[in-house]
Amino acid sequence: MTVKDEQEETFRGVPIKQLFPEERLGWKGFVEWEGNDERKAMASEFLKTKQFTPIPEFQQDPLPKTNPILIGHRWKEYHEALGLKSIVDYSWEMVQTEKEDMLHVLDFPYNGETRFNHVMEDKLTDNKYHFIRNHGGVPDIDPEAFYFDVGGLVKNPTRIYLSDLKDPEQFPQEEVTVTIQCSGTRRVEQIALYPGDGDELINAPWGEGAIGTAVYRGVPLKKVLKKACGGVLPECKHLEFIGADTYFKKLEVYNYAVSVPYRKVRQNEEVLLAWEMNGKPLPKIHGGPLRLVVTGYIGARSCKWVYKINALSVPSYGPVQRQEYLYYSQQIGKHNTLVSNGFSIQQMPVSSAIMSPRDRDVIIHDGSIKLQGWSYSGGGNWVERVEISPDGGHVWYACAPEDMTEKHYHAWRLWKIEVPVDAEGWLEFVVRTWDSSNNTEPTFIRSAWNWDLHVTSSCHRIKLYSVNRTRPLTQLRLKQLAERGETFTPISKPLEFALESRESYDAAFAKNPREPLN
Ligand SMILES: Nc1nc2c(c(=O)[nH]1)N[C@H]1C(S)=C(S)[C@@H](COP(=O)(O)O)O[C@H]1N2
Ligand SMILES: [Mo]
Repeated sequence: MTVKDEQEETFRGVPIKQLFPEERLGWKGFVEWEGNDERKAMASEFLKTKQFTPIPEFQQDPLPKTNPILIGHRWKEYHEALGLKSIVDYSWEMVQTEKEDMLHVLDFPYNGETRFNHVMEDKLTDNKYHFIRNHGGVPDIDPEAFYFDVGGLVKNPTRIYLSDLKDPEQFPQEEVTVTIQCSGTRRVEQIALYPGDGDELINAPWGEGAIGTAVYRGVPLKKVLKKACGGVLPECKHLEFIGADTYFKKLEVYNYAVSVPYRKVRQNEEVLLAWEMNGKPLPKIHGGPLRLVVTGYIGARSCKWVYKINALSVPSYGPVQRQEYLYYSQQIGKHNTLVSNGFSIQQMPVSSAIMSPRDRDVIIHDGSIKLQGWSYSGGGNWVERVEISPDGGHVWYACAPEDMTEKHYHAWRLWKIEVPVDAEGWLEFVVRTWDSSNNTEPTFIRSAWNWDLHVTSSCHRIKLYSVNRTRPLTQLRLKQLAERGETFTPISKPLEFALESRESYDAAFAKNPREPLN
């Protein structure tokens, strides 16, 4: 599609901008779709008259080695078609100013993975390195003009301005240390073995860095419902959160919408309306001016730019809640993966990753190898034990408690360990975590593969090539290579010199002949 001047573009004689207006003052990049069924229908009809760039194959073919890795032309074009090109440009501008040093997994909607060294820097992830998962553009909302509406099955539907929410005289505040993990974390391992859903949604090809931890400050939603709305009606079972970003699915148009059960909200600090991240104003790219922070649940429920909250008797009918983030049984094929076959992923299970060394590294060591990584469990469980196996999962060494960051109800623990390693050559290292409910991780990817490519919680496995310097022959080789000015790696490079002389070869076989003597 070539994008014409937005001013000119019309549908049924009406300029696009008039049909799909950014109508609130100080709310750039926000079109209210939810509750505007006519507007939604019109947008969908209009989109169906257009042609869009096909989604590239990104599972069967190797990923490009570029940064950004994937572009998302199609999603840019959807926004541009509806007169929202400025939001596409603004999103990338935000990346340039707030998220420069990331693995840009997808240009638009922007998805950025934390680089592995930054994941391990500190228990709290620096805001500029915290991963980002977007399904649409980043709205540019002036905090002064910001408010949200609470409605549905509450006693008194209310509009609340950010300045009132932040007033401690009106609402009590909490600070909570929370790990947000995208349920797509480590998805690349599932894709590498068995590709899955890639029909419509760009499945951000996440590695181990779609997870981060911060201290969020805000007001418990429970308190807002009680103090500002007089409580919920008895029929209320779920709270729906609607974000100001525009979301597309199969050429239908929405605002991002998800929900959590009311019984979760009742846990006070477990569902927070937050405006502060690590002591700083919540960055716009992380949902500023205001987002939900839902502890122990998949990241998807922590709705950013929340402008509307509805008390409902059933879960939100938003496609993100009902049609995505599902867990299917393995042997239902693509052609039969009905949405009703999947169950909704809410609480995160226990999971972990080895962050260093990296898979396929060559490690020259003196009889032990140092490893580092993260372990996390959702649902209010905390990490109790982290174990490393140097032999594919038979022998396990536990991390010492002093080598793990402190326990939190709703956050990960970073860990390090030094594992004795005698063997040389390729070894498979595995991490396995146990949480406070004695949950642990499935053994292999295949033990828990899911068509939707969510929740890669199986034990993380990496291959390392061990070179043990405490062995005399190894020491000699390293010395010989150094004297010749040659490097040990790559291990596949042929050696320029013979390892054994004719004399030592003959001496060995004099002691242990090649063939029987009679
Ligand atoms: N409005 C809105 N909220 C959203 C999303 C989104 O696309 N739009 N993405 C969700 C997903 S899938 C995740 S994993 C988290 C990521 O939060 P972060 O970008 O602050 O790391 O935000 C969630 N909240
Ligand atoms: Mo996510």
